[in-house]
Amino acid sequence: MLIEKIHSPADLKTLSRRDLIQLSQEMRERIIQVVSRNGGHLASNLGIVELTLAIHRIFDSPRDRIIFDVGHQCYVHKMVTGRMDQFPTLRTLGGISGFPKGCESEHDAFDTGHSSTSISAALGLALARDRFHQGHKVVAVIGDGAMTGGMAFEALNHAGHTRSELVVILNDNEMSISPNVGALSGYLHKLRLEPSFFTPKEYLEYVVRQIPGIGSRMLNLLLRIEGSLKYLLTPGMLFEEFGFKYLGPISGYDFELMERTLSHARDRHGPVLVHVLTEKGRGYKPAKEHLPLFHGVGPFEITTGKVVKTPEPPSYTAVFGQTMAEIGQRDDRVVAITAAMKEGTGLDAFASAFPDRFHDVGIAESHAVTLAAGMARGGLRPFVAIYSTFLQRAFDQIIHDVALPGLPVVFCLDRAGLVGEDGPTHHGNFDISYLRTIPNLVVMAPRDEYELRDMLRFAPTLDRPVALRYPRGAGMGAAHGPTPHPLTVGRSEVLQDGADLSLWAVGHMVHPAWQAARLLAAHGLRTQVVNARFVKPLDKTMLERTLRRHQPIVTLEEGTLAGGFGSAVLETASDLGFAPRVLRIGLPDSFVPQGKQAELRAILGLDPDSLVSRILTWMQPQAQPQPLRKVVG
Ligand SMILES: Cc1ncc(C[n+]2csc(CCOP(=O)(O)OP(=O)(O)O)c2C)c(N)n1
Repeated sequence: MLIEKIHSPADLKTLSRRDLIQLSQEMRERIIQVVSRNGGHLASNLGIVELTLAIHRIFDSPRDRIIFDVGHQCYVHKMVTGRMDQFPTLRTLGGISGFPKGCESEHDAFDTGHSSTSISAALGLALARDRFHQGHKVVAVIGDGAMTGGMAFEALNHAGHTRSELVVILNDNEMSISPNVGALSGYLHKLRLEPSFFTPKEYLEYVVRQIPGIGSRMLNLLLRIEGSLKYLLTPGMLFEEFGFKYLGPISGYDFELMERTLSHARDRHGPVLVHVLTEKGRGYKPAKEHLPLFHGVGPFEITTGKVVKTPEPPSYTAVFGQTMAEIGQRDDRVVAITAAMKEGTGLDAFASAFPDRFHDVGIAESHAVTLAAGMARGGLRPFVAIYSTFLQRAFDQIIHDVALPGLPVVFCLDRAGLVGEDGPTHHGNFDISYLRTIPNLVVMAPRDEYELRDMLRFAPTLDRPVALRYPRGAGMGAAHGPTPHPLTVGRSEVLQDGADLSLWAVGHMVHPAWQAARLLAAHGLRTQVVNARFVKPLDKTMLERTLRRHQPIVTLEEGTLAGGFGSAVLETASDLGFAPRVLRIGLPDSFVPQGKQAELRAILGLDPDSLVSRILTWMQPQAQPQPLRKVVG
């Protein structure tokens, strides 16, 4: 097997074309094997095998810096940069990450995970290089989906202006997670149909030769006025106008052409954009047939492509999707917005039922939020479904465009809390902290998928900005409860009462807290359990009642403790004139690594058994909070 002989990019440089073809095949098989066990971003990686090998043959990593946008397509890069042996540990606790990580390898020039950052980072590295008079190259590899993000355009705009040497490789497979959207995608589609040329002159010659009856005199005349015609005739004019030399489009499976073009790009001065055409899911039929599913997939059977699923209650995402379709049916002012995550957010049912009330804006979270503000101002009732981690991109827009004017936009934050194997770039740790500081905003979190349904129906009736956070994965099996929970803004729910201890929990932590309370009963503790429901406004009346009983309080949240729900309880208690004994349980003030959700919850002391032992230790007289097992390097 050739793959066993690849330990560094240097090992690629001596391979023949035939070897490269064989190696690509072996790499595809290895990726399929590992992802079928560990889950991961299959389709993107299958499409970019040859291009990654070509990049590593032409550039000289780690001296040359290669940045992968989003970073989900870096598996071949990892394998050829000394991580072949660790590749089977991909995305597992303690294993290698599914994204580039500088702490893992000097070949990972920049850590990525969120989209559309690569050109900015590459330009930063290029300007640092220029300042220190170093001679290495900087390469950004960006997909056509990531290119729809505003940051990519801001960076193109700036890079062209600086004229710094920089190579942007546009890996165009016409797909984001779903088919790519927007005018840029239409433009790239037209470019795909063009043959590729290195110079405007070559292109001009080609075009003129297509016109019957025009001889070389005409061609010469045109070449003399090439400057003005360039405007009309240069392929990739959009990028040329940004100050980039455009090369392409070229096939991402033709080693000869890729290497010739990449060498040309490497040796040019100034910014260059190489447009490479690839195919998502290449070489694996089930992935090609179900591209959105195999973008980021859980474990699956290789022969059939069937995703391995243990029976479990419907996911929060599924309940959200179904409820959105119902809400859309009832109120035709309701519109749904996604930033390139139609399937991931569960909005596909709404999109099919109401295609003209569904808006996929591309990977453009900031735009999505201000778009919603405009729609709300115009009388619509927008629901913006964006994962907790990606909504970070739109913090200012939430404050400035939605909350300040008090517009009725509902933010639906899926993947709030620990997401699992995608790791620290994707955990939704911060939303409670960043949202609860915003005036006018109601922030709520359901204790199960049934309450999610109630909250979704309740949110638009408030006629003001509302954010709802809910976790990744299966619900609690509560989807078919008989009666809706009556909801009032800022009113919590007491699940059980008890005079020794009070557990104030929010969102996903309510059920583990409730279970812990049952286990604590065996230790003789009578425990009150409160489902806070609202992080903002917090239920002051109920909290004051608890405080008057002078019993210890434990707050529980799956969010960072810094400025989180526990902080809200403490601040409110202090404002009310109490100084209670409080144990805050939640996520640490550090980046949480990758691992299965259950593994991470156990390590972080968030599962019911850990909760019981932490609480019992803390309840002992003079006890200090126990330090957690260290999970972050
Ligand atoms: C800010 C942000 N929003 C959303 C995502 C989720 N996401 C991950 S990959 C992806 C699509 C990327 O498409 P493209 O860049 O074309 O890469 P491909 O997978 O097609 O190779 C999206 C939307 C993200 N990583 N970052």
